[in-house]
Amino acid sequence: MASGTALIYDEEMTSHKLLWNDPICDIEVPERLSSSYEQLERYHLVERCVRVPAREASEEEILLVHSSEHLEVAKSTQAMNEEELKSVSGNYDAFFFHPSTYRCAKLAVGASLQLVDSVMSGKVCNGMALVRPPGHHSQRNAANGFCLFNNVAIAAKYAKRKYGLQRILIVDWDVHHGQGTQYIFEEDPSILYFSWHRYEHQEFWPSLKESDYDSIGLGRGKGRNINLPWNKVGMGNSDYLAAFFHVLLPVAFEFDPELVLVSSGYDSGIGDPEGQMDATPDVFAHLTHFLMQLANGKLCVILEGGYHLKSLAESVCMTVKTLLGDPVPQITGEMAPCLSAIESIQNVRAAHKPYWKCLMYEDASFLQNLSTKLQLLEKATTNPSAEHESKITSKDEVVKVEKFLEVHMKNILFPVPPIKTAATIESKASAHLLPLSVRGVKEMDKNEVKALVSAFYGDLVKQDETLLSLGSMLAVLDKILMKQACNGIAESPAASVSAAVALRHSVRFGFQRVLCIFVGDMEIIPNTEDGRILVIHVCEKQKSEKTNSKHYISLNWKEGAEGNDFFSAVFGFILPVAYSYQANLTIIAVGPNRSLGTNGISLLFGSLRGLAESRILAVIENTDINLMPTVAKALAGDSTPDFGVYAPPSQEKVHTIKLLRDQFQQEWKMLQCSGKSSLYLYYSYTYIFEMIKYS
Ligand code: X5A
Ligand code: ZN
Repeated sequence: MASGTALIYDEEMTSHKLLWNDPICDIEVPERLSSSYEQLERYHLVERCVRVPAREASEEEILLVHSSEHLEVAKSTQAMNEEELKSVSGNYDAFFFHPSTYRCAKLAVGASLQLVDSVMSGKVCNGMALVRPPGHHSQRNAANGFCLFNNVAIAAKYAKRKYGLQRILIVDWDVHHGQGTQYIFEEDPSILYFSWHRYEHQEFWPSLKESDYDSIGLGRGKGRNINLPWNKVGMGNSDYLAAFFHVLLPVAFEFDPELVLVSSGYDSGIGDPEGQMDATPDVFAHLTHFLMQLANGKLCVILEGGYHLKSLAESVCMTVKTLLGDPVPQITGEMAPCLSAIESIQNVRAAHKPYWKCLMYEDASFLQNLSTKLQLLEKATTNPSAEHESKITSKDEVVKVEKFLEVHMKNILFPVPPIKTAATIESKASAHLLPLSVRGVKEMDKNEVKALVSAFYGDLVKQDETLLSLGSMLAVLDKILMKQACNGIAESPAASVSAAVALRHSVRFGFQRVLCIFVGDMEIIPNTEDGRILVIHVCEKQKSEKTNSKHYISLNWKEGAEGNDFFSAVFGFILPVAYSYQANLTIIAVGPNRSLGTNGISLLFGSLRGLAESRILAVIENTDINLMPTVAKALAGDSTPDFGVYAPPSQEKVHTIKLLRDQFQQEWKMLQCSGKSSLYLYYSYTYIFEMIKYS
């Protein structure tokens, strides 16, 4: 199994620069590359990566996407003087040539191909290429938006050709629409292209009709082009995460790509003068982490835009740190997508409904109409630029964000615990099954355990065996609480007793919010009334009398026979709830009669590593000891995950998720992805209000 992260950077790509005055192009500076690289060095991330050299792409490789005319024009600029360069540049929308541009662009493509080769050959598991000029606006026959050759598109065609791939996912999280990439793959069903972008109802560059949510691909490529337009600036962490949960991830898992490429622009991050969005660098750790769950971890991240140097550099670092398998920082702040984001998400979901099982079977058409109508009304009655007046172009604003980031990064970055996974493995039968990342810890003294549990679950733990296992579990949990271990595994003769004790212990330790996902039969249901514990109980059929409440939710799910369909519940429900709750610790317990297979369980562990600074305690019923290596591997996170074959969810499953979402979206706001209640209320008020105003 592949491991390791490739990093590709060649200083030569800083030689491409603007030689004359041009207020549109002057943000695409060489320092974008060098300062990002220097920050990677400062965080000691460079030394942890596998260095891969860039190379020049061949003409043949460039011609995989571009016309020979385009190639010849690019080639001819090498020998031009400034005046000539300026004149050719003028033929394109937002592009500048320098005598070294052709050479740099060949290196940018070549670096991307080197990255694909490193990942596809198994030399590394994933990686990032820092390149200039960027690529996603570039088209078959034209440079555009700072891009000469479409690095990512060429990488995708190259991967298809050289490795015979049939399904590649391109995620474009740059704040601009990669219209170049869309045009290139519009009719190609083997490439799923996802792009979110600042749009503002077509006001924002490149102001194209075809950047809207209803451009879904053409011919055989229908359903394989996903545009998520942002109609307001100021989109933040929750909006991006909601877009992943409710649009990209379910569709991507259903697509089941063999390779994932990221058009990785960081102009969607806070402080960027182009994007004017609010997402902090840590959100890119989460986005990266989610994409690492696809394609057995084969992930190539290729730089596109990003024009606030500090924001760009920090976001690049968060991405590389996550690729390396480090724990993911906790997202701070209120977790709720804004109305405009929900509206966009709802529109894309509706547009793609015919093409994806995970989106089918949902009915929101009457709201759809209402929403569209009111959107027009809103457009007509409000000044769209009113809220976005304060352009972050002034030096003051740039400095303000720099200062914010200085403090913010200190707050969110934490030392990686010395132990990755803790377990008490001495004398345990399962010891030889566990991977090397697992470190044994000494169990807690029996009397100490007795004292600890006597106050509450005392009567339940009379048996010596239970007491012993609790001793082990608490020792592991303490390692996590003391930040000596990132996560841990404990086996138990009674998983629900262990989970209940672990929950109590963590709350007593001072944790404000502990999330427990319990899979299988659960004998004891902990008291969740004070909100410090949230239980999601995954079982085939609800056996207990307990009814659902904000902090106790029964998710009735039996994994399909055809393969792993649990992803639709993970993204459609569990993660949105978990992110809304903002747990500081996650306990995942597997009791008897689990209704999920090993693949579903690995996915659960893999995905929940994104929360609570990746602090997870796993409690496994000791009759299920064969699960231990799987769980340990998923917790390690730096090895290639394998979640088996994905099966799209059945109609019944989609319905289960929808019902739960409708039931809980007021409490857990990250569940919101359609008008149902929130938009409806909002619009009825707005509508009535506007009607009064105009009558
Ligand atoms: C790669 C990228 C932006 C071009 C903006 C032109 N291009 N106004 O971010
Ligand atoms: Zn961009």
